[in-house]
Amino acid sequence: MHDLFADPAPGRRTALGPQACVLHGFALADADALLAGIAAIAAQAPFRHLVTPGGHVMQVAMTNCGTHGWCSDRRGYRYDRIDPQSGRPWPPLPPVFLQLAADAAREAGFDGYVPDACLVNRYAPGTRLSLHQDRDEDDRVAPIVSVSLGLPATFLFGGFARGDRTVRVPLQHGDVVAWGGVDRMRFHGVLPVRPGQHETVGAQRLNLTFRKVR
Ligand code: MD6
Ligand code: FE
Repeated sequence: MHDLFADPAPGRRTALGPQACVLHGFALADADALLAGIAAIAAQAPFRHLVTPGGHVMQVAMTNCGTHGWCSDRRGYRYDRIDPQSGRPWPPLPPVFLQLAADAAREAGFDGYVPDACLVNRYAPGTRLSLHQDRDEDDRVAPIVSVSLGLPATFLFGGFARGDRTVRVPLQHGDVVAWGGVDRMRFHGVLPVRPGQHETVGAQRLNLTFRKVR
């Protein structure tokens, strides 16, 4: 693994592949609106720790908005239109979420992006996300658009096999990563979040990952 340069200025872009990049600070202007949206979503569909098919409790706490929500339990991973905890549909994607995702996707080279799912992840200090591919979506070309809020984290971006070398990508509050097209199926993960306090978000990292599922 090697480090990409430490702290690029907002407005900069770091290429991670032919169709993958970091848009530094792209979500900064919308951060407060996004945080308000997350609070409203969590009031209807609270964060929860899902169980993997293997029986492990996930460290990352999750909820969803959009027509499809990502779920995991002993039966497997899937998307469901209904929140299994409440029995009701997931909250809709707030307009500011849709606009930001479409704007970031366009900036990354993907025009006309209309996600139908947004997984909302909460990382407490010490929480990590092991290397994985996002492979539960029907659309394997449309980008994943990932928005970082709160505590910084190190994103790992790898190849098409789990054992391929990874690059370490430092992510700050307001950074957006987009990967689609030929880079859509790359392995990725998050190193353990270091303890700290973010001035508006507190002692946590929040992440939005937008997807086109159907
Ligand atoms: C991130 N998250 O937190 C990237 N994927 O920066 C993911 O890639 C991700 O948080 C699938 C499920 C949850 C996630
Ligand atoms: Fe992922």
